[in-house]
Amino acid sequence: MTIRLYELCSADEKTVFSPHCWKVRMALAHKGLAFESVPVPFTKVASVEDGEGRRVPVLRDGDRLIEDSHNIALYLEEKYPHAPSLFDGEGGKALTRFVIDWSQTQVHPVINRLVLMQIHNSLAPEDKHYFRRSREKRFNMTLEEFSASRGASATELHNALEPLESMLSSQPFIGGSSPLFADYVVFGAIQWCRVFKGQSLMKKDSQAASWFERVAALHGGAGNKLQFAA
Ligand SMILES: N[C@@H](CCC(=O)N[C@@H](CS)C(=O)NCC(=O)O)C(=O)O
Repeated sequence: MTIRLYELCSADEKTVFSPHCWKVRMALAHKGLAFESVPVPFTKVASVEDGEGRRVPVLRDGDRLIEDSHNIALYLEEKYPHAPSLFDGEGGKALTRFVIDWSQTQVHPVINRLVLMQIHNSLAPEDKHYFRRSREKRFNMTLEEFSASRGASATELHNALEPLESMLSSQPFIGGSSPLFADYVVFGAIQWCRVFKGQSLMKKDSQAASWFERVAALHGGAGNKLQFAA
């Protein structure tokens, strides 16, 4: 039975942009697993597969339904042990948790401010309304105020990625000599930015820029099969 990946989309459903969904796209490609993408707009996310309060990515694999990108990667590792590993053992699983938290707390907030208005503008009318209402409640200010609040810039992104830049001078991937799920965690965040900005915004000629291109080109260029937001 075909694996189905429910992922967040813009008004044009070919534009899939969620960082968490991109992590799973790359993890599936790493495992060599074909999947059917099911694009879901914001207002339909909560009720995916007749659920309540869901968030995407959601993966359907036979009788299993898994939510959360990290849980999905752990599931794929267990279910498909003979395909290339996403974690390289228990130590890798533990270190991945750190990479997820680092990416989420240091990289995501910068990108969020960089792309917030473009996300909004790319959505269908009912999703725009939902996005504005839910985010303004969360940030306790308007979308416009939030994106201007600390003027996110490419420089701020380069600063946030400094640990990655430094590490890549001694190894080609976060996973070491070959990529692991941790690479896709950070790749997903930058891809989110790329979908909206038309480019990764990585510093020209940096280690991080080369790494991003290397990861995008893996598995038959899985990371380059994207549609930019209009
Ligand atoms: N920790 C979760 C985060 C999932 C998440 O935040 N998904 C967002 C899309 S990027 C979502 O479903 N949002 C629905 C909403 O805001 O209503 C993961 O890694 O999968």
